[in-house]
Amino acid sequence: MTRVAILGIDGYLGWPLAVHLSKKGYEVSGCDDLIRRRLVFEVGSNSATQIKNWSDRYCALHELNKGHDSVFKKFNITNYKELKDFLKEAQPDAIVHFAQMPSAPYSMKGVREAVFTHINNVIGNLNLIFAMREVCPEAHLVKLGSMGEYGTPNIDISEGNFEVEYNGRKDSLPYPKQPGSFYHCTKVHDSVNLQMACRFWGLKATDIMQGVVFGVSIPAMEGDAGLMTRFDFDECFGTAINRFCAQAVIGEPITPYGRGGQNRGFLPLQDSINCINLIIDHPPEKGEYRVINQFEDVYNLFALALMVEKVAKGLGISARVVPVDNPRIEQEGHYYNPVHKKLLELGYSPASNIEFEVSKTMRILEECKERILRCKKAIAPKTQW
Ligand code: USQ
Repeated sequence: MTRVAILGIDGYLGWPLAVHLSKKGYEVSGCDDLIRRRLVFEVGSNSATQIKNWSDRYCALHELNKGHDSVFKKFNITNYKELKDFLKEAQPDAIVHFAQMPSAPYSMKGVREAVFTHINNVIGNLNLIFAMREVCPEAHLVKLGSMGEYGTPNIDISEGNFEVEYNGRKDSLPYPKQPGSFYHCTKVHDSVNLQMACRFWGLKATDIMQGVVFGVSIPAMEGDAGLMTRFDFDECFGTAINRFCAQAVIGEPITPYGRGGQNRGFLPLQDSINCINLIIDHPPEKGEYRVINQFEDVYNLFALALMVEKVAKGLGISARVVPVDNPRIEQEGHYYNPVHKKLLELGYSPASNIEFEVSKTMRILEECKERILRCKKAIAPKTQW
């Protein structure tokens, strides 16, 4: 059975992926240094869902991986020696790399946060590339990039290289990037470093350009509260639909930023996990750097806010949409047409429709209302670009 090492196994995506793969019989190992927990506290918030502490999660994963030689360690991958030792022990066939600071607003707070984001993300990824070369050059690196690397150009966004023709000569170049935050810049740097490592050293990698993920529950976690993943709603670590759901549940206005004409790719948590599973099962060739645009569909922010309002009303929650000044520098009405064919070719079919997923999320959040109310002050946007 495939051995998978998940770097960043304690996070919003890392944990459900670990539970999902373990239950399917993959041999799962993982590491984390719990920065997500610390940084969410730093911005005055906490997960809406009550999640287990690291040692309880560690025991749960050991239990799910009974009979396997799984390794779970607490360290930051910017420590090269610890990372190398971990990979030597875990001997992965696939490495899923989530161990990064994931918030665009956090990275824009100031020089301290921007520098931390760069050191944590870029050095961590570089360490990983070198450690793989030394320890497990045949492993498949599944790296979490972001659709936000591309920005919102006024042309179609390709999936992989950009085919250009000039003076009768064809060329195939990396797609031009225009990231929208210092966090997204780190993802662009990672992509450049990774592509070079594949070209020079024969590593194989999939760089996932993922859209905004929403939702809180996947089938592998259902029926066991101890397996729940975290759910953030604060201005930094909460993302659009999740924030809208949390706002609706506690009776706060749903806040599209500015005109709300921003278009982004979105996908439910369940689909994100299924897609990563598909990608693990279909590795690229040795030396190949493969780019996959991972989202279910493109949605408009204002339309999404209205959809959450409608679903909330259907559940008897009196929600309302109130646009607020946009704290970010971004286009609020623009062309957006990213290609996303590769996952469909690998067999991806969306698990459920967006309204169903939003309704399910709000029903779970109703149980966590008190915890959201306790951190209500962390919801309003304060970080300016
Ligand atoms: N937005 C609102 N209201 C809110 C929160 C966000 O209108 O209350 C808008 C933002 O202005 C932006 C869009 O929603 O136009 C998306 O913002 P977001 O905070 O949901 O997501 P973003 O900062 O773009 O980053 C998130 C994840 C990141 C991932 C990225 C995918 O934090 O890890 O890479 O989504 S993407 O956006 O496709 O780059």
